[in-house]
Amino acid sequence: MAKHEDQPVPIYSSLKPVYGDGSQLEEANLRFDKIKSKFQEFFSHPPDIFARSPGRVNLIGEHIDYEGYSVLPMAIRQDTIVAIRKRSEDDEKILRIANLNDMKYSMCTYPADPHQELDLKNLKWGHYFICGYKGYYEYAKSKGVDVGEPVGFDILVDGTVPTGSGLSSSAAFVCSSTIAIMAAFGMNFPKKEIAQLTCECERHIGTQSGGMDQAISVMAQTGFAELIDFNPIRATDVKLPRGGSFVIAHSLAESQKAVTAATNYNNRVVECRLAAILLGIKLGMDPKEATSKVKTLSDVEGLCVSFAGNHGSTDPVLAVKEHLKEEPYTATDIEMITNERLQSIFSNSPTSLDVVKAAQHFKLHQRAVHVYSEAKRVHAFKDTVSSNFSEEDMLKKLGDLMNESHYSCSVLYECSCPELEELVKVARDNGALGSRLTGAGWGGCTVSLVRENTVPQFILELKEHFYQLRIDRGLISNNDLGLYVFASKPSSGAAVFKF
Ligand code: NG1
Repeated sequence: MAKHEDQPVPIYSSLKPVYGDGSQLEEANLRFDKIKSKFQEFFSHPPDIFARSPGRVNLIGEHIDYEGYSVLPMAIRQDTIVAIRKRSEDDEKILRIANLNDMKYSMCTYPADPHQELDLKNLKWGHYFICGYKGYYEYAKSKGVDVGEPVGFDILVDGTVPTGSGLSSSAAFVCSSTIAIMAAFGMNFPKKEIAQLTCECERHIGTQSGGMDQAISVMAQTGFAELIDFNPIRATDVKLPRGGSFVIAHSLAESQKAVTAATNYNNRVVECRLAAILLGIKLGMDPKEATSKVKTLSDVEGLCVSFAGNHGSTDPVLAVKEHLKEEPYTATDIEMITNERLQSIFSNSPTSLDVVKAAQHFKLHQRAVHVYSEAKRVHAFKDTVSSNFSEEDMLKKLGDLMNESHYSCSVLYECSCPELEELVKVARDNGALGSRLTGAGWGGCTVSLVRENTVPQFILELKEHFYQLRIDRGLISNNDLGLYVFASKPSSGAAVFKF
């Protein structure tokens, strides 16, 4: 049988294979009925096809996917559904994108031209659909598919992944959009190629996405977390220990990833590239070669490991400690080593140039130590899960790795925030074996490993010690608490429904 990354996205004629049975299926039936009737109301026709793609929680491996290192996420049940219908030949060639929640997201209209530039100064929610739309055309063209003249589409979106929460609402939206367009054209491609293309096309919105979110959203399997490798993309099923449960909790600080890209997410991508270039040069590369060829820390890992080898170790961190100073680098410090202006190194990446313009200094030592040590923790996590430790020892070890990961994100990578720190502490003080921020950080959610039989009590403790104050202040309502804190089991990946 083909590996699951080589298989196409499944096409189902019923909701059961994705939503199971029982109350989840009932809920899904109601949701699809609502989507159908709203579609009819907006566009006076029923949709032809539906595509869905889930959000995810990353268990370990933060901010290392864009450096080429493996990560270990699982899909959650919250997802984005895109209902779509091709407009007829005589209709105007436009994309009308509506949302089930039309109070919050009003209808957006775009031209059907797949080459249109997205106006990033005027971010609209519909832009995420256009990322998928452009991505489909770019990919189909590269595969020699005759895409013909653009046609119009009517689209209705419904998302249940909380936005700005580190649970990948954006990837769920971009992946379901791409798959909906693909299905509307009667096309299907191997999941690993869809994962790659959706990762690339999310860059149209201005973030230099790493690929984890799209990969897990497209390739997840019910009941498993996945070890995702990159270059090439590959997914390996990881069975989690039965006695443990992962509880996701929102810090209620919203991380505005696209808006803060130049100082947060993209800044770290740039810092990692600069750290990698400097390491390459210090370890013997010609500066010109380093600035043109070295893109990620994984590109120079071999050099760092050989350096470590000469000192009786295998740890690339040793090279970082020796060759990158702990004090922040100024642009001039770096340019003295590279013999090239930063503007020139990043000249073909406008989003990186924005970073260079906004940055006062660059913390290369800390970022590189985080990336190399986090990459190791991912494999330690996977090895622990497949070891023959007793369940208790296994859970403890996994919890420790999660705590170490959080420390590294918080102190070395500086992608935490006060609300996340408070929530992690409350979780650990109330029985979590491990607790960490998940996703990009700077707000969003934590994930905590908790003994299965203590989950309800744990959630009550989080409510009492973290949420109650916020409920009293009117930040959230008591009735909505279930949206912000819940236990999650590994759910299934993207699918198409044709009824
Ligand atoms: P979220 O949490 O969805 O913003 C982002 C990146 C990931 C990964 C994590 C940090 C996108 C779409 N996703 O996730 O690729 O780098 O941060 O581990 O940019």
